[in-house]
Amino acid sequence: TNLPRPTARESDPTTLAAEITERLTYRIGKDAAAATEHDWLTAATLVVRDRIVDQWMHSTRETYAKQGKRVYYLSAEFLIGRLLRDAVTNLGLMENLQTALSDLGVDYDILAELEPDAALGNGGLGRLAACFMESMASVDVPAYGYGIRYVHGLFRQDVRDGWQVEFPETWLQHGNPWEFPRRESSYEIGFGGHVNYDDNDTCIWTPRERYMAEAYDTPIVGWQAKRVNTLRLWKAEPLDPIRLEAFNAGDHIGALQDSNKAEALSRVLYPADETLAGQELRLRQEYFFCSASLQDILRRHLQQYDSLSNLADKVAIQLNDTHPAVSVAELMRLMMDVHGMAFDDAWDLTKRTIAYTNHTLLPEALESWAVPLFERMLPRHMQIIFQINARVLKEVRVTNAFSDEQIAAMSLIDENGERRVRMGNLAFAGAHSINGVSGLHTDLMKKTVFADYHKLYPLRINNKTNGITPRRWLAQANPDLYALCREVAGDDILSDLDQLKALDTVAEDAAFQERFRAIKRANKGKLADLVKDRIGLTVHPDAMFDIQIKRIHEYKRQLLNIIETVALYDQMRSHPERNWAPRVKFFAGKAAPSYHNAKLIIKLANDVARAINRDPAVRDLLRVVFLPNYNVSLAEVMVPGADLSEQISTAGMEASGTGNMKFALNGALTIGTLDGANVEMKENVGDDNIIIFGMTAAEVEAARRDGHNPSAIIDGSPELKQALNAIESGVFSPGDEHRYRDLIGGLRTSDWFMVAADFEAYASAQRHVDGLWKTPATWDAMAIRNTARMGYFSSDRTIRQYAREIWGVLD
Ligand code: DL6
Repeated sequence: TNLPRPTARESDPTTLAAEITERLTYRIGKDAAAATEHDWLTAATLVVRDRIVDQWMHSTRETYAKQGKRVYYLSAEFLIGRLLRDAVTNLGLMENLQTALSDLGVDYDILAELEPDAALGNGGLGRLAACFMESMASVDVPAYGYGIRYVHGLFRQDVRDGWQVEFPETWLQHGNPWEFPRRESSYEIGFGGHVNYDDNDTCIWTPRERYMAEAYDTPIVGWQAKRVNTLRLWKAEPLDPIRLEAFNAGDHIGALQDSNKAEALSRVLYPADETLAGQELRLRQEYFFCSASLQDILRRHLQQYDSLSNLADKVAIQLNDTHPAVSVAELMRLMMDVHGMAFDDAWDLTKRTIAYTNHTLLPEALESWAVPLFERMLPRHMQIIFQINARVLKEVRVTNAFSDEQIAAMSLIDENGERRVRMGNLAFAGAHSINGVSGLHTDLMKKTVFADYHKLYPLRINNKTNGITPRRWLAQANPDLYALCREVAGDDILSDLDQLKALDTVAEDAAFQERFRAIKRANKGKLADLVKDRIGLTVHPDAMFDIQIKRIHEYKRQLLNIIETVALYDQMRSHPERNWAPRVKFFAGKAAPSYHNAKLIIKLANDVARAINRDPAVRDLLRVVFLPNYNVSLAEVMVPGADLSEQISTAGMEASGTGNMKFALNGALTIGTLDGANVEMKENVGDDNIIIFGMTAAEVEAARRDGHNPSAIIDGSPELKQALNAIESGVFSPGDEHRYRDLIGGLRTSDWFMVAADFEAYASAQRHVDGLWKTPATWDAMAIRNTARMGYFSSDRTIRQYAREIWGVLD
């Protein structure tokens, strides 16, 4: 049943140019003289898109013909970034498109920069979903991504007087040429109301509010266009766009009430990662996209097989964290109430179909919903959850292996205080596989949040260490390094990243080092230009570019980095005679709008930057940069320009990290703790090629359990003491001396994130880094070995593991 592949369309520059002009004229209605740059971008995108469609249809038809199993990746977030360069690279069209546009008098690079980032995600979890979509297409896994078509993605961050200010993000403002609206794929989604039973004891849920979910499809092209998969995002629509009766009676606002409520459902992405939003609209969003996706999945399955009995053989559903965990109850509801299945059969099928990925152990991120709220909004699902709970707790009890306290912790309902539905337990109970995202994180999952469940179902928890797509994070972000790697490692790197190992043989070769270094230097030049352009600061590319970019969070410890920067600044001023390694410290990242300390850390970075950048005493030695509005596109410039990658989370707290992998692949050295995937990076690159410092997860756990004494630590460290005193006493916040009193006070009293505890180890690791910097041949050999040994962290490897070990879709 291998269907013949569609013949590729003519894509020589002349054909492309003619088609672009044709789209400009007939799809956009402009002639070349009147076209804006956005018009050209849309026309070029449409021409590229057409080259995807034939293969897209072919992929869909082939899966149907082969009766293949389909993977469904349910995620509240897809942090895609721009798509044009991705599609053009994977189609192999880059040179021809550049020539075609230049023949039309248009600069490809200018157009590419105009494309807005699709920022439908907060950080790591959403970006992982985007890498996975690309990898699933690249390794030929038939897959659909399902999520929400947020009108406003992650907020735009501006920095005013050093403070983060949030503005709405408007990625759809010029339309979205990538998407295909599918009005025919619409499903009704209900909320509230009541539950009754008919004469056959079938449950009838009559929702009080009803909306429509409408599908918008974006094709996702794999490497060399082997396969094209679909990202299907749902938009909420009212059943009736306007209540005419109310309108005619003069109630013009009331007439639009349904429309407004529907619009609110898919309007804004919640901007907090690692914390529970806890708001009703968030639960509505979660149910909205899960219900639409599951109805769509069952419709497609029944259309092909006419029966649900083989569902688990043909469908694999992966829940990206607990945000889609309500799917467990919704799938049960659809099978029982709509398709007449008995509870036992439905439960068996649900568990065999669903798998769940956990992305954090932070207690504040573990989703739970107040029972009264859940019941009011999803009364039928609440019943089903109680039924599932009874089933699970029965299984627990018959083992006789658990105390009452353990049983209470395993319940799907938290009975301590206000009763709440525990979404993590629901996802665990309803899934046949529960995976963590790095070896350490998976071990900790087994020992902490899911220890009891792991004892009950010891085969369910497994590890799938995260990865990144090398197409975006090497070939597109760093084309010169990619070209150099190809010379040594051959043309198959992008489909088999392990081939990069060949670079090991030239790590010490002076001529190769020189070329490697020249590429890094040029990337740093581009980053320096960007800094000048965006914040008006001059930084010199000969200095070490030391970069920490990620969401701002106390556990990620940007504060440790800033404090060490202040200490270094003090040392540089006190000892100008020493041979300091010149550095530029870069920070970028967004804070959740309601996260006070994270916003204060941004302000501190900016306050410290202002003071240091003004001081002529360290002009050529130290600069501090906070780049506003961190997003995927900014990362694509910063990552290739980094010498040093800061991965310094409190051990045991970063589930994996994926920025760590991007930097190392692009030849940066990592300074990091033994946390998340850093542990496996160390194993892969070798102990000598990574700078590891600080407490281990076990030591952190012990210090928290037994209590540690941060004030004694601070007293024993003159550098730390001086830096903290300076920050605390207002040296960097003249006019508001107390600004950082509480932030620093927290380090003296509890030091939950072990900032004081790890300071000395961190500072001495940084001095070790300075030493390495002064011997470029050593540094370069280490950097080259990092690039050479990152093959394991390709998301193709991760996806193949999911496919073989969880989904059962690849041999
Ligand atoms: O697995 C992707 C990514 C990890 O690399 C990060 O370490 C982890 O912090 C992140 N988790 C979240 C949590 N969101 N929720 N819930 O974004 O996942």
